[in-house]
Amino acid sequence: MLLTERTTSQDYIDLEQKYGANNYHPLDVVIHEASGCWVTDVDGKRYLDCLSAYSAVNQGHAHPKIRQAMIDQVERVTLTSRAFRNDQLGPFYETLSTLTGYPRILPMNTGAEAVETAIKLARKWGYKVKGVPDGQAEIIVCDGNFQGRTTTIISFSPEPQYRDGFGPFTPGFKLIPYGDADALEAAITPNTVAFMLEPIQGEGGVIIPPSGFLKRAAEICQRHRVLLVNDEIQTGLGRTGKLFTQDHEGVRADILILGKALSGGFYPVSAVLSSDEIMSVFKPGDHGSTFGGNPLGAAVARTALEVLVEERMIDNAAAMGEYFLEQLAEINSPLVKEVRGKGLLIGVELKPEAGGARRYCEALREGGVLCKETHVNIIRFAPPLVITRDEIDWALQRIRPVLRGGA
Ligand code: IF1
Repeated sequence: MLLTERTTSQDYIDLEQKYGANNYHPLDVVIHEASGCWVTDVDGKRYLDCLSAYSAVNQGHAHPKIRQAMIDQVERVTLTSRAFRNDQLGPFYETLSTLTGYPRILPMNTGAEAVETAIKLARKWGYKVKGVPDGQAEIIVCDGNFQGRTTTIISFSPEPQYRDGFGPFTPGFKLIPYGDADALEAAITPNTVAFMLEPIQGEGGVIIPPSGFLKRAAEICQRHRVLLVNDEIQTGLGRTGKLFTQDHEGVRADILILGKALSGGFYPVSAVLSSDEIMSVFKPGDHGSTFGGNPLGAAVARTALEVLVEERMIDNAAAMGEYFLEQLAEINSPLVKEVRGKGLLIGVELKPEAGGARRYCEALREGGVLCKETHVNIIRFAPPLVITRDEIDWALQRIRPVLRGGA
């Protein structure tokens, strides 16, 4: 098809339908360009983005400094492989380690790859350091988890659709109820090498564990010499109003997993952060990937971290999140069961009689607000961390009538 300025949204949708695998059910908004919190579709209509590509564009779309860093690096070299070294990886490591206080970093690309890396790291530490018999390592995970789509990761998913047709599954995982510290302690055996969780469950429906759970889990893990593995791919890098969600309870996981906004949405960059002792179980050749640690991703990610801090996006997420949450709660709609969240990770749970969140997301799209439903009845609001109070008010003017029954 010849793509011209007369090409309509439907033309693009038809192309996707004609050639694409049917593995998503997206809203029919065809985005042409984006900046900050705003995206523009092929028909020139503007929308306020309240999903942030699932928290991958915390810094706002097309952040000019990250874009410039990408352009500058593209002019030099984009990929060397780890068979050689490059002049961007070390500076990226230094920026990430200095910011987070974690001394050792293993760079990967997607979040799922980083989760897989963390699983391999915890298992190998279990065998080589803790002395768990080979092949017997157990990792405790939580009901309601979503940590990626690889065969091993869906092996511990509680979601039938994420598992259906994809067996056989990887053994060695135990599910406990999310937020239940007693269940965690009861599930630990001498072969337990790690407890892995999301500090707030994003896809699970913005599920916040009881206050103090993470701190208690850390204490239990320490007492039983079990590694605490914290997946902050969605909740990290300012999303909940602190650098990491674990910071709200003063917890430092033994292994921290990052992704998404680590690159500001410009390029897949993920990373596993840990201590010298734990990371030292990996020897040259044990693990890696073609693009992991590439100079383009490293240059982009270093700048994405710099602007997050320099432009005080984390404090803004705390302040704007408090305001957004309070205003949403005040809507007081008969359709709403609960409004919950931390920082700018907010979930509005509708009552079953509301008929599901999708239709409200469709109505919000009509009004110019882009958000996504999760687990049937929950609307997730997660705008970029650069959002202003005026932009939140603009969104609220459109959200109020919809939540009051306008879908
Ligand atoms: C999809 C969900 C969000 C994640 C956490 C690891 C990963 C993710 C906490 C894997 C990825 C993405 C995947 C994307 C939609 C989105 C999502 F709805 F699927 F669950 F954000 F909530 N840990 N989440 O949230 O990272 O490999 O994707 O880079 O698969 O549809 P990834």
